[in-house]
Amino acid sequence: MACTQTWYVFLVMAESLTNAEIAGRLKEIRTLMEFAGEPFFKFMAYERAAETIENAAPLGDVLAGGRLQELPGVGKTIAARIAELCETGTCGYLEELRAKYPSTLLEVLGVGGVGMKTAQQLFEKLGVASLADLQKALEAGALSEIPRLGKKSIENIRRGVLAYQGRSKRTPLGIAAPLAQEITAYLAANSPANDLTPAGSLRRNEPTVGDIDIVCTSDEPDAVIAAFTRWERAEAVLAEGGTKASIWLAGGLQIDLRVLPAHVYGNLLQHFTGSREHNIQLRELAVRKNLRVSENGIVDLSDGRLIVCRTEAEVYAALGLMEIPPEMRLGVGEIEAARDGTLPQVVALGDLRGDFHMHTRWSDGSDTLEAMVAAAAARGYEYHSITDHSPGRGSGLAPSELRAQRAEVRALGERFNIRTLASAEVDIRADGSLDYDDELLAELDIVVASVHASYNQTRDEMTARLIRACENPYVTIIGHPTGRNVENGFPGYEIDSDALFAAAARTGTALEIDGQPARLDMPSGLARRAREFGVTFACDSDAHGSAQLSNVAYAIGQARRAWITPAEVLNARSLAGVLAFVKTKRGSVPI
Ligand code: DGT
Ligand code: CA
Ligand code: CA
Ligand code: ZN
Repeated sequence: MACTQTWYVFLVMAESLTNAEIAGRLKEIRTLMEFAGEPFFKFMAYERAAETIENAAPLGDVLAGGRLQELPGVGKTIAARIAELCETGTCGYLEELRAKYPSTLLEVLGVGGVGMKTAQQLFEKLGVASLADLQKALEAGALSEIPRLGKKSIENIRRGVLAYQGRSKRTPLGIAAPLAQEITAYLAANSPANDLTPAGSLRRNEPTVGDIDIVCTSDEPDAVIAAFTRWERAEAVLAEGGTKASIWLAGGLQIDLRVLPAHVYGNLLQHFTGSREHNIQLRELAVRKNLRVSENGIVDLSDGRLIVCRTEAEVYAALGLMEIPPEMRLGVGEIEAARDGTLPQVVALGDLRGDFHMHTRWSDGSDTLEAMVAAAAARGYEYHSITDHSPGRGSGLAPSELRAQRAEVRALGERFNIRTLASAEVDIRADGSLDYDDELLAELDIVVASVHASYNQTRDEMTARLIRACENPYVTIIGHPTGRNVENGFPGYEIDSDALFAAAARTGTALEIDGQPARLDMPSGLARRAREFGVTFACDSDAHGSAQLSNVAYAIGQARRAWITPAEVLNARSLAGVLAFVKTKRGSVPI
């Protein structure tokens, strides 16, 4: 068995390891050496070598040139082991260590609250060699047998285990983004950090994030790191170094912080914004220009010159590219478009002149009509529409109530100096008919039609249902068109999306990009596809309280990921443009 495993490893690794993978193995050696009780200077040599290699040219080339030992911190012994790693994917020394200490020990060492000394004692005295072992020992109360491990330390380990288990879960953007704001505000107030910026998937507006990445610049990284690890919401400190650290929050969400000098802020932010695919493609393009890109700058390999960039625009310019908005950095053709000068100018929050979708206490919102109109006006909108629900779901407005609300809405609009369009969010029934009759719909300026029930129809039924809704001349916008839920993982109902896009374009019906963090619907991949059909979009908040009007920023994030331009967004148009869109549809679709 051991033999086959080795062969497997060999065959896979013979494809040649990346620098990051080799550095990872050196770090594993470092950790296991410390665990084995080797002296500090010995295992630290491996850590230094790992750091050197992370920032070095591809090791295959270095090795071929016989220049391995020229790298700082790489002496004779380590060089031999790196060569072995490059050739076989592992090395005798690492395998020796792995034979003594199971790989699951790294789980135990990864638990916040478990230091090296504690892990050694847990292993020697209780035989704890994995996360599962540690959990069992905790449950059995065995940890109190370890000398000098007090109640508080044991409680920290218990929390660390919970955090460790939770960290594989992805966190919705709507939860992560406010936390990122919180930690940046804290660091701005309590540390010498500048240029504090959320990076990674959060900056790209991914609907869920694996962790939060924060980058910043400072002349005193130590002080920034110290403040970060002392944040009162940090449940455990996962890693701490000179320029980087990671913490876990309750529930297991991880925050990574990276601090570099101000002159490389552009390189730093670009690197840690990703995506991985985008960065790989960027590096490939750079290599063809004889340049090497990293968070520390761009190296001109022809003369060794280091190009450092204060801004991301400078990074892209140095590679001959237009600046690419973070949301578009997905490795799906944006680099080619930026090179050819054809990258579209995507819609921005500031382009919006209104919001078509929001609720009040009249249905399932938490604020009064007055508060919602006032809040929409305070955002500087030219127009908006209150869209409480139709009766289908129980909490909706009967026709007489909708008419009564309309009078109040009009008066509030005048008072707050904003055009309140007459509107409602009307259920699309299972057969595709609407929950209000045409006579009532005709009194409204804007109709948002959405599916809120009968999710389990067949693909054909659901497609026909939505197309029928598009064909209703009074329907302006299909709300949250796929029904997906980012929080509970529901992927959306089954539907022939191309058929819906064709129908929406043909009938002049807008499709919504709903900014509620649980929805973010349509998903950006589908929205990008919808563009090819000439679909018009509406970027809405779907706010159920005045504070949620800002959710429209998430809708804009998704629209930018889909390459949508302001001309394609209904609520980026003037009031006259919106009314013309409605009129065109009502005039052209036979009733
Ligand atoms: P996530 O956290 O799973 O939602 O996704 P990201 O994209 O935030 O990934 P994360 O947190 O692992 O890293 C943030 C960005 O930093 C990533 O998009 C690209 C960059 N990055 C991280 N690790 C590496 C690495 O080992 N090599 C390179 N080239 N880039 C990396
Ligand atoms: Ca991340
Ligand atoms: Ca990260
Ligand atoms: Zn709604």
